Amino acid sequence: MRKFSIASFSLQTVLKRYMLFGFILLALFIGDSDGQKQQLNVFTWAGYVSGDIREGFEKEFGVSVLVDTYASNEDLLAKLLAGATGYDIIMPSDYMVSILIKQNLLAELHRDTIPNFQNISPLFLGKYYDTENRYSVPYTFGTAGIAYDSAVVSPPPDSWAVLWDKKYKNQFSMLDDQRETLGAALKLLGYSLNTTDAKQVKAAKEKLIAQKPLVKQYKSEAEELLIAGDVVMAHCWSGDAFRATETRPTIRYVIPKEGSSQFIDAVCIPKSAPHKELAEQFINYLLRPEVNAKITTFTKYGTCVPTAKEYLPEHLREHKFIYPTKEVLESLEWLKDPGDFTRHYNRAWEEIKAK
Ligand code: N2P
Repeated sequence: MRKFSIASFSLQTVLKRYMLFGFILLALFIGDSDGQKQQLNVFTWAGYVSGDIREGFEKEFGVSVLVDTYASNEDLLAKLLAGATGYDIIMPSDYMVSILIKQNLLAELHRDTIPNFQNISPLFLGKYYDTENRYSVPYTFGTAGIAYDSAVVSPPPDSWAVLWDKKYKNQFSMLDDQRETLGAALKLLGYSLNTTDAKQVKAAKEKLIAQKPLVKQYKSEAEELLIAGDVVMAHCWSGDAFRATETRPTIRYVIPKEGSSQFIDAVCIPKSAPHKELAEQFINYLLRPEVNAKITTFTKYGTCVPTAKEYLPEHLREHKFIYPTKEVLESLEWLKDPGDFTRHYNRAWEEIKAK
């Protein structure tokens, strides 16, 4: 009897130990090494990652997703160069992808973890900024132009010159983005967005300094200003203008006749990312047609996954905000990395902002 009870006691102890060991293993399996849920840190543009995309990934993968935003590619670059190491996912535009590759700041993507890569249209692959897509997959595409409230702004503008019209003093905003905003002035003057002629950059700078007393605000999140009615016109990106029309149906969007910029924003993983594999799983998730459709539904920028269109509401499939006419497309340029000449753009922008 006594013997038996000793035996059963030790059996209980052993079982308890096993259970404890099991719990520890489970905790390690579920969480990071510090016992926390894994957290995917996304650094992106405002209005780019919707709540339903975030929550869908959180639920399915048992992780949390944190989103932080930046206003320009140069802000993103500055953060990374300053040694920010917490980000797992970033969304630089085309030309910035090439700069980040050159700076050795991006991790190579493992295609094995991203089988949905095959869903991307070849139209958006193999571009100049990452010719084999070793570091990037496309997220969305769009243009820069002018959004205006047709109930107030008349006649409808067709030129960048309207942003120098004194009639609209304090009633419009410009992008807080050096390449885009200097780009608008360069285009108005008849130059390329990618000029490497210091005299042309200087002329664009002077144009923007002359414009400054008329500008209400430099802001990349122009949608907010348009919706609030803080401005009646904004230099902005197509999706932001499109989104503003949902609250203010009188908003229109025009790509000025002098031409403008077009972009592909990409998804990349910084070399310093703490959760690279999870980041690749996130990229793979974004490339599912039904998830990718949610990107367009939310951001109002174009999808790079043709099968996503089946999940899009009719009006978003071929909308003119997303798909400019052939003639307009021909007037657009891609921003490119001007190499060492970048310092001229940097200095011009600093001088404009300091005025
Ligand atoms: C979205 C901003 C679009 C990014 N609010 C332009 N590259």
